[in-house]
Amino acid sequence: WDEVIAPGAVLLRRHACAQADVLVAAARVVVAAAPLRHLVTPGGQTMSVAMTNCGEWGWVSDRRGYRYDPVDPASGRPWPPMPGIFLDVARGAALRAGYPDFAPQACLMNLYRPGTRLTLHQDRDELDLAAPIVSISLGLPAIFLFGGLQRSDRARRFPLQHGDVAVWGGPSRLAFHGIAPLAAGHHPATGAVRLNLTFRKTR
Ligand code: MD5
Ligand code: FE
Repeated sequence: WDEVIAPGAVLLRRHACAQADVLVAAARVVVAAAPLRHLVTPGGQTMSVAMTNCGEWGWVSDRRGYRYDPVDPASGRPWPPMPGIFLDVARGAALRAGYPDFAPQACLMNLYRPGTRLTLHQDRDELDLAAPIVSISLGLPAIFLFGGLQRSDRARRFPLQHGDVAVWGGPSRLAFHGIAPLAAGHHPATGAVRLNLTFRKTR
Protein backbone atom coordinates (compact mmCIF):
# COMPACT_ATOMS: atom_id res chain seq x y z
CA TRP A 1 0.00 0.00 0.00
CA ASP A 2 2.88 2.37 0.77
CA GLU A 3 4.46 3.09 -2.58
CA VAL A 4 7.93 4.44 -3.31
CA ILE A 5 7.20 6.48 -6.44
CA ALA A 6 10.79 7.70 -6.88
CA PRO A 7 13.98 7.53 -4.83
CA GLY A 8 13.13 9.33 -1.58
CA ALA A 9 9.45 9.87 -2.43
CA VAL A 10 6.95 7.74 -0.53
CA LEU A 11 3.18 7.80 -0.97
CA LEU A 12 1.30 6.58 2.13
CA ARG A 13 -2.12 6.02 0.66
CA ARG A 14 -5.03 6.77 3.02
CA HIS A 15 -2.60 7.15 5.91
CA ALA A 16 -4.53 10.09 7.46
CA CYS A 17 -8.09 8.92 6.83
CA ALA A 18 -8.82 8.11 10.47
CA GLN A 19 -7.72 11.61 11.56
CA ALA A 20 -9.16 13.47 8.57
CA ASP A 21 -12.19 15.01 10.27
CA VAL A 22 -10.07 16.24 13.18
CA LEU A 23 -7.51 17.67 10.74
CA VAL A 24 -10.24 19.54 8.84
CA ALA A 25 -11.72 20.91 12.08
CA ALA A 26 -8.25 22.11 13.18
CA ALA A 27 -7.68 23.67 9.76
CA ARG A 28 -10.88 25.70 10.18
CA VAL A 29 -9.55 27.10 13.46
CA VAL A 30 -6.32 28.19 11.73
CA VAL A 31 -8.23 29.77 8.84
CA ALA A 32 -10.43 31.72 11.27
CA ALA A 33 -7.28 33.36 12.71
CA ALA A 34 -5.27 33.64 9.47
CA PRO A 35 -7.67 33.78 6.52
CA LEU A 36 -6.92 32.11 3.21
CA ARG A 37 -5.65 34.53 0.57
CA HIS A 38 -4.35 34.52 -3.01
CA LEU A 39 -0.70 35.55 -2.97
CA VAL A 40 0.99 37.41 -5.83
CA THR A 41 4.16 35.98 -7.38
CA PRO A 42 7.29 38.11 -7.91
CA GLY A 43 6.27 38.13 -11.58
CA GLY A 44 2.95 39.79 -10.70
CA GLN A 45 0.62 36.80 -11.21
CA THR A 46 -2.06 36.10 -8.63
CA MET A 47 -1.85 32.45 -7.59
CA SER A 48 -4.96 30.36 -8.16
CA VAL A 49 -4.34 28.37 -4.95
CA ALA A 50 -5.63 30.10 -1.78
CA MET A 51 -3.05 29.86 1.02
CA THR A 52 -2.43 30.42 4.69
CA ASN A 53 0.01 29.07 7.26
CA CYS A 54 0.40 27.89 10.81
CA GLY A 55 3.47 27.20 12.91
CA GLU A 56 6.57 29.22 13.66
CA TRP A 57 7.14 30.27 10.04
CA GLY A 58 4.81 30.86 7.09
CA TRP A 59 5.57 30.81 3.38
CA VAL A 60 4.66 34.07 1.66
CA SER A 61 5.08 35.56 -1.78
CA ASP A 62 4.80 39.11 -3.05
CA ARG A 63 6.43 41.36 -5.66
CA ARG A 64 9.67 41.25 -3.65
CA GLY A 65 9.99 37.46 -3.77
CA TYR A 66 9.26 34.24 -1.89
CA ARG A 67 10.26 33.83 1.75
CA TYR A 68 9.41 32.38 5.14
CA ASP A 69 8.09 34.99 7.57
CA PRO A 70 7.24 34.56 11.27
CA VAL A 71 4.53 37.22 10.87
CA ASP A 72 1.35 37.07 8.79
CA PRO A 73 1.66 40.14 6.54
CA ALA A 74 -2.14 40.43 6.41
CA SER A 75 -2.51 40.90 10.18
CA GLY A 76 0.95 41.84 11.43
CA ARG A 77 0.63 39.05 14.00
CA PRO A 78 2.46 35.71 14.30
CA TRP A 79 0.91 32.79 12.40
CA PRO A 80 -1.48 30.64 14.46
CA PRO A 81 0.22 27.76 16.27
CA MET A 82 0.40 24.40 14.53
CA PRO A 83 -2.46 22.26 15.88
CA GLY A 84 -1.24 19.22 17.81
CA ILE A 85 -3.02 16.83 15.47
CA PHE A 86 -1.17 18.35 12.48
CA LEU A 87 2.17 17.67 14.17
CA ASP A 88 1.17 14.16 15.22
CA VAL A 89 0.11 13.08 11.75
CA ALA A 90 3.06 14.75 9.98
CA ARG A 91 5.61 13.26 12.38
CA GLY A 92 3.98 9.83 12.21
CA ALA A 93 4.11 9.81 8.42
CA ALA A 94 7.74 10.98 8.38
CA LEU A 95 8.66 8.23 10.84
CA ARG A 96 6.98 5.63 8.68
CA ALA A 97 8.88 6.89 5.63
CA GLY A 98 12.20 6.66 7.45
CA TYR A 99 12.61 10.12 9.00
CA PRO A 100 12.31 9.64 12.79
CA ASP A 101 13.30 13.19 13.76
CA PHE A 102 11.13 15.36 11.53
CA ALA A 103 10.43 18.66 13.31
CA PRO A 104 8.33 20.89 11.03
CA GLN A 105 8.55 24.63 11.63
CA ALA A 106 6.01 25.61 8.97
CA CYS A 107 2.71 24.28 7.71
CA LEU A 108 1.52 25.80 4.44
CA MET A 109 -2.19 25.23 3.84
CA ASN A 110 -3.26 25.15 0.20
CA LEU A 111 -6.93 25.34 -0.78
CA TYR A 112 -7.97 24.21 -4.26
CA ARG A 113 -11.37 25.00 -5.73
CA PRO A 114 -12.54 23.57 -9.09
CA GLY A 115 -10.17 24.84 -11.77
CA THR A 116 -7.40 25.73 -9.30
CA ARG A 117 -3.97 24.51 -10.38
CA LEU A 118 -0.37 24.69 -9.29
CA THR A 119 2.06 24.89 -12.18
CA LEU A 120 5.32 22.90 -12.18
CA HIS A 121 7.81 24.31 -9.68
CA GLN A 122 10.52 23.30 -7.22
CA ASP A 123 10.34 23.89 -3.46
CA ARG A 124 13.67 25.46 -2.63
CA ASP A 125 12.98 28.28 -0.20
CA GLU A 126 14.01 26.08 2.74
CA LEU A 127 17.57 26.29 4.06
CA ASP A 128 17.78 22.63 5.07
CA LEU A 129 17.19 20.57 1.95
CA ALA A 130 18.09 17.35 3.79
CA ALA A 131 14.80 17.47 5.72
CA PRO A 132 11.79 15.96 3.93
CA ILE A 133 8.52 17.68 3.11
CA VAL A 134 5.35 15.94 4.28
CA SER A 135 2.07 16.67 2.52
CA ILE A 136 -1.46 15.59 3.48
CA SER A 137 -4.32 15.60 0.95
CA LEU A 138 -7.89 16.13 2.19
CA GLY A 139 -11.19 16.30 0.35
CA LEU A 140 -11.50 16.25 -3.42
CA PRO A 141 -9.00 14.15 -5.38
CA ALA A 142 -6.33 15.77 -7.53
CA ILE A 143 -3.80 14.74 -10.15
CA PHE A 144 -0.26 15.25 -8.88
CA LEU A 145 2.29 16.03 -11.58
CA PHE A 146 5.69 14.61 -10.70
CA GLY A 147 8.55 15.60 -12.96
CA GLY A 148 12.30 15.35 -12.69
CA LEU A 149 15.13 17.63 -11.67
CA GLN A 150 14.82 19.67 -14.88
CA ARG A 151 11.70 21.61 -15.78
CA SER A 152 11.72 19.97 -19.20
CA ASP A 153 11.60 16.40 -17.79
CA ARG A 154 8.35 14.67 -18.63
CA ALA A 155 5.96 14.65 -15.63
CA ARG A 156 4.24 11.49 -14.44
CA ARG A 157 0.67 11.78 -13.12
CA PHE A 158 -0.40 10.33 -9.75
CA PRO A 159 -3.95 10.58 -8.39
CA LEU A 160 -3.97 11.91 -4.81
CA GLN A 161 -7.00 11.10 -2.69
CA HIS A 162 -8.51 12.09 0.62
CA GLY A 163 -6.23 10.96 3.44
CA ASP A 164 -3.18 10.32 1.25
CA VAL A 165 0.11 11.46 2.75
CA ALA A 166 3.29 11.92 0.72
CA VAL A 167 6.82 12.24 2.09
CA TRP A 168 9.29 13.92 -0.24
CA GLY A 169 12.92 13.50 0.69
CA GLY A 170 16.27 12.52 -0.73
CA PRO A 171 16.70 13.02 -4.47
CA SER A 172 12.98 13.81 -4.94
CA ARG A 173 13.17 16.81 -2.64
CA LEU A 174 14.04 19.12 -5.54
CA ALA A 175 11.92 17.47 -8.23
CA PHE A 176 9.61 19.68 -10.28
CA HIS A 177 5.99 19.08 -9.34
CA GLY A 178 2.51 20.56 -9.58
CA ILE A 179 -1.23 19.94 -9.42
CA ALA A 180 -3.44 19.67 -12.54
CA PRO A 181 -6.58 21.87 -12.60
CA LEU A 182 -8.95 20.50 -9.94
CA ALA A 183 -12.09 18.78 -11.20
CA ALA A 184 -15.37 19.86 -9.62
CA GLY A 185 -16.97 17.47 -7.17
CA HIS A 186 -18.19 16.98 -3.66
CA HIS A 187 -16.46 15.32 -0.73
CA PRO A 188 -18.14 14.71 2.62
CA ALA A 189 -15.09 15.94 4.58
CA THR A 190 -14.51 19.27 2.82
CA GLY A 191 -17.41 19.95 0.46
CA ALA A 192 -16.37 21.31 -2.93
CA VAL A 193 -12.65 21.77 -2.25
CA ARG A 194 -9.29 20.06 -1.82
CA LEU A 195 -7.12 21.03 1.12
CA ASN A 196 -3.42 20.21 1.19
CA LEU A 197 -1.28 20.60 4.31
CA THR A 198 2.46 20.86 3.62
CA PHE A 199 4.94 20.54 6.48
CA ARG A 200 8.46 21.86 6.24
CA LYS A 201 11.62 22.42 8.18
CA THR A 202 12.49 25.91 6.99
CA ARG A 203 15.94 26.57 8.51
C1 MD5 B 1 -0.07 20.40 -3.03
N1 MD5 B 1 1.93 21.64 -2.66
O1 MD5 B 1 -0.69 19.37 -3.28
C2 MD5 B 1 1.44 20.36 -3.07
C3 MD5 B 1 1.90 19.28 -2.14
C4 MD5 B 1 3.55 23.41 -2.55
C5 MD5 B 1 3.04 22.18 -3.18
O2 MD5 B 1 3.65 21.69 -4.10
O3 MD5 B 1 4.67 23.81 -2.86
O4 MD5 B 1 2.83 23.97 -1.70
S1 MD5 B 1 3.67 19.31 -1.69
C6 MD5 B 1 4.38 18.40 -2.99
C7 MD5 B 1 5.89 18.30 -3.06
C8 MD5 B 1 6.74 18.98 -2.23
C9 MD5 B 1 8.13 18.82 -2.36
C10 MD5 B 1 8.68 17.97 -3.32
C11 MD5 B 1 7.80 17.32 -4.14
C12 MD5 B 1 6.43 17.47 -4.03
N2 MD5 B 1 8.30 16.46 -5.13
O5 MD5 B 1 9.48 16.10 -5.08
O6 MD5 B 1 7.53 16.09 -6.03
O7 MD5 B 1 -0.63 21.47 -2.74
FE1 FE C 1 5.64 22.51 -4.11
